Amino acid sequence: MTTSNSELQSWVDDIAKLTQADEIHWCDGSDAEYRRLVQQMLADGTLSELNQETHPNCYLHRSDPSDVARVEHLTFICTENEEDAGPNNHWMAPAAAHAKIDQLFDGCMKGRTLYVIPYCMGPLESPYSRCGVEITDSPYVVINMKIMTRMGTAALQRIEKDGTFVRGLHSIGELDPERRFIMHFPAELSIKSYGSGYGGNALLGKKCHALRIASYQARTEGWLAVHMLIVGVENPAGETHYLACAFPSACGKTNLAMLIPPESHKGWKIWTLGDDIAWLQVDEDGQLRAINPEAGYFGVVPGTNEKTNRNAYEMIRHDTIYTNVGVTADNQPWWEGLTEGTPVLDWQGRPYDPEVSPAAHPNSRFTVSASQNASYSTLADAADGVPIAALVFGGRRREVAPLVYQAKSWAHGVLVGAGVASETTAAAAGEVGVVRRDPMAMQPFCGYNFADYWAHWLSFEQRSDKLPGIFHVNWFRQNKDGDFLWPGFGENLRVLRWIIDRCEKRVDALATPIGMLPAIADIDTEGLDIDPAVMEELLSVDHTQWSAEMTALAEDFSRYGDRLPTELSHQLQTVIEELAAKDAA
Ligand code: SAT
Ligand code: MN
Repeated sequence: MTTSNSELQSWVDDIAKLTQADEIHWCDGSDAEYRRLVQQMLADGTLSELNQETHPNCYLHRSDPSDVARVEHLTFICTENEEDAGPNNHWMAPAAAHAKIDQLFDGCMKGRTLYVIPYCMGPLESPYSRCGVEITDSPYVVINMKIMTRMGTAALQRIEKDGTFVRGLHSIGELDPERRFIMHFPAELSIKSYGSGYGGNALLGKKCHALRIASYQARTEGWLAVHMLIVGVENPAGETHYLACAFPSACGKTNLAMLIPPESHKGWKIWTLGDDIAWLQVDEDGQLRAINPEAGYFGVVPGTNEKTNRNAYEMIRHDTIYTNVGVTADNQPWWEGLTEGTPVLDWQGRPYDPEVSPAAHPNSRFTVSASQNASYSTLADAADGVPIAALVFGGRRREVAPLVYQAKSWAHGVLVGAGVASETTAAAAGEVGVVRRDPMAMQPFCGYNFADYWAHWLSFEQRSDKLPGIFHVNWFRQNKDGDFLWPGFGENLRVLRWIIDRCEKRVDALATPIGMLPAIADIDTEGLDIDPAVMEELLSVDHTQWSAEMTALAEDFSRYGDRLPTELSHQLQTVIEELAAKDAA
């Protein structure tokens, strides 16, 4: 196959020459192609079959044990000026980065097939979608991209029509951590990734394109790429409100996207549009709209069970690629948090020994088509996306942040987003319970200087006077004994309802220095065994703690020097002054 887009054709020719690939395969994205690649990988051991009776069309991939996660220290934003990448990124000059990585690509596909993957991020017919082409030598990447994106002939046709695409060059190389780099060239709309086969490093449509490159592209084109799930909340009257929500990892993002309404909420429905990334645009009427650029989920497996996330649990029982889970004696996938079955082999294929390793790697993943989710919204395929009623930020905080509050204005909401922080959990390496700043949950994903990203967010006030409300939630508040105060999971719907009531101006709120807080009676706790005193604690704000939080935030902001938007400093200063005035009164 070839293409009528001469730029794409000559790029593929050049890369084939550089990498000395044996063969070139243009992916058509068909099911037959997927099945052929699966057969080939079963034959060479890249995949193994799971129990086809219990888990039809499910396969297991065991990655190199040194290649199981994103590698932020090897991930670079390559802009001409270092300041444009900002203190939030690792930076390398474009020329130096190209030279360094091209040397690794030189001859790296000898004896291998070069796959050309044309893909579209977002619905094929949507004006909000953007396309890319990934070149890779990994068939595992091809089958994952088939699930995660709209990939193949239709995407190629759109590229030929649009004339533009993001270029992503990937090779697993030798899977040597010493020869591994993930380089981004925002001004060239290109990505080069070498030496890793892991999701975020290798499925270039995801974090590399849909967040890092797209965030940059979005600034020049006047839209926003954000690390947010998109969820629809339908009330018993049949009205649906759409929310886009950003959380740092280990805050239950996937669970919220697929929330199961509790028994007490008959007639309520949740519709999932996305679990990870949203692209936001203001339409001609000033309405903020969202699309999910992805078509599948690349989710964390451990902890998934009928209780925590029934939808996810059920959707991964068929047609799913598992990466780095354990297996049972009868070859079913197994992971920590599963309530049935016993593992016999761990994620590295060794006899399971809990003293040596968990059965599933803590970052083991499922790759599955979004349409397999029982709460899948067909509007995920709508060309004009969905109207967004509210933007929600959140973090995991034992104390400080109340269960929910609303920003006073759009500009204050940008401050709330920029102030997102979360406590580390056992799921990630390092100390547990430490507060990490993760502005807008974008810390590893913003393709340029955060100060400029916040300025871009602030600029939306000039684009529309109908912007949605911005909120902050914290499901993880604890009492002095370390017990969680809020039940979480499906009950979080009660908090989403307050958010929607605010958007619909159906309920008042208390104006405080930190933002608008709910009156206790306005959060429906009917059928919940929760003491009013506990609700009071959940919604309380300790001014001393909040002042300390603002000081920590100011400290973080100081890294951005005079690039920090004055409006953001002004918002921060206002909170500090209002807290002081309240305390003096
Ligand atoms: O590797 S991904 O970026 O796709 C998933 C994650 O680590 O958040
Ligand atoms: Mn993510």
